[in-house]
Amino acid sequence: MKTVLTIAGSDSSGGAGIQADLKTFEAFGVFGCSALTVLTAQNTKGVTNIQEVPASFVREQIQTVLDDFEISAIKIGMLFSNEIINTVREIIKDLDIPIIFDPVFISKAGSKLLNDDAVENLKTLFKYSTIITPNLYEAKALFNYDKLDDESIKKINNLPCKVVIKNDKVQKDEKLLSLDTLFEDKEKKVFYTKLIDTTNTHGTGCSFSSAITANIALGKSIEESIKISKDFIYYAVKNAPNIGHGMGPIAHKKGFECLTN
Ligand code: PXL
Repeated sequence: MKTVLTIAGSDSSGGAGIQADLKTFEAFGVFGCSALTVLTAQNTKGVTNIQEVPASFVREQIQTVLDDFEISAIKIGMLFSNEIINTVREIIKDLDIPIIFDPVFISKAGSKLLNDDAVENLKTLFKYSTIITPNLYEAKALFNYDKLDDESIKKINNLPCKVVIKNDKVQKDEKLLSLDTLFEDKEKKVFYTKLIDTTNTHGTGCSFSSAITANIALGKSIEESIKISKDFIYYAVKNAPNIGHGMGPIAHKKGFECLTN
């Protein structure tokens, strides 16, 4: 069985973070290991508190898993502090394993998931990443652009990793679409599904990145992994259990038809 590792934070509401990653891995039939970076006290309405895991213990969790399992892909999510970013960098720089890095800043409910002084430091992980998966807001902040014009595309194409920017919205033939854009080998490819009008979107970002991780572990190309993951999220939102009083979680189930593009 293919085995993957997620290095991320815990979401006590079970919809995002490590919990979303493990549910997604299970849906795709890969075995998920986890190294926790922070614990969040959280529900669908927001994060009330964050408890950091000591960096040395983050290192020990990762190292212990790597010592035992053959890991086919690693997903990196919420890192929170410079200390944890530095620790994770020290480990991944010597690995030859595909890395899917979700540079998490802010949750859908608006809670801060990264210290202000750590944003620049996130960029030091790019050269060890196969692909990074920022949402539109994170991409604009990381690459300092307002509109995706020639200049910003050039900046993104010059990064040492592939990039998929998620969570854009476009109007096409009077319909609203959810759009993700992949930058791979100086080419730009777009993926879209219908946009569902709902607040049940908690954890979509984490789950999208972990679905890509699972599919890369299963031997799919980046492009194919993104296409499958986008469909997975569409159905996960459509079949959301509709629980909680804020932004509800999604349903991490496989068994969907492919409809992207
Ligand atoms: O979706 C980003 C994210 C990542 N990690 C944790 C989270 C969230 C959003 O809520 O709670 C632990």
